[in-house]
Amino acid sequence: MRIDVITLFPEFMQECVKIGVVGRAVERGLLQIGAWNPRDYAMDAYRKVDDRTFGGGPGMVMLIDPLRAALQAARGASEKPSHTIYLSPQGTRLTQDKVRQLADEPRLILLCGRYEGVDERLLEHEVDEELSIGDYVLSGGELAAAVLIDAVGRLQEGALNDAQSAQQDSFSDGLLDCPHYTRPESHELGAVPAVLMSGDHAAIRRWRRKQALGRTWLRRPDLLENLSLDDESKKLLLEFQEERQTAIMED
Ligand code: 9D3
Repeated sequence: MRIDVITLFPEFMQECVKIGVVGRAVERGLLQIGAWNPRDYAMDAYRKVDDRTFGGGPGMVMLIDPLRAALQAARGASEKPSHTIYLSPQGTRLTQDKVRQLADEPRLILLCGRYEGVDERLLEHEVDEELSIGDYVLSGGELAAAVLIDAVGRLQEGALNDAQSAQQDSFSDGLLDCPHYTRPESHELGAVPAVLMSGDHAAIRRWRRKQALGRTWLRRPDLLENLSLDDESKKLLLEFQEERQTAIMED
């Protein structure tokens, strides 16, 4: 897969994709990243990329022409058809379903805005979809693009190691993760739950599923509402709820 980013901060984007799973995917040639600076395509003497907003008011708007020229240059860098995304607070929310869908595209172009955003006419003509990464205010699209690249990059075939891939299968079921522990078994901050030291793999599997269900119920009940639990899961969640009630009463 190839991802091209249109950004006033191309060095930042290139730096972002050097670490971790995505860095390895790039090194292995599973993922190619390009960055294109609209300032390099601004043809006036000042290399201007923004101007005042029509209608008045504070803030600057990114000009059509430098962005359009940068988009054209990026599209020309490969034969494959490109799906173009504008990262913006007005977009639909990025979800793991959307990430999986985008991970199958041969090529993405990510348009990052700065200032108040981009002239609407460019969006109407050159952009396929508009995505937000959540309900909080960033100062530009670059960190959102980095989030998208990370989420999509790690899904490229061969990006994860075997252990990570196996985990993906068992935990891509819409629940939060269970708690994790490592050495030492006994520590002044507390002991490790005994079941994890028991060697009883069926009991460990049940405990982890119960914890995942219980934490999802406590912290993200909205996620549970969209799932239909099988009888075993319902039983485990009920056990978690009863154990928690007992713990609260004893407290
Ligand atoms: C304070 C400026 N706001 C005036 C009402 C509008 C505004 C313009 C530009 C708010 C944020 C931004 C920059 N944000 C992004 O480019 C962005 C973003 C975000 O802010 N939140 C969540 N996802 C995204 S994706 C791109």
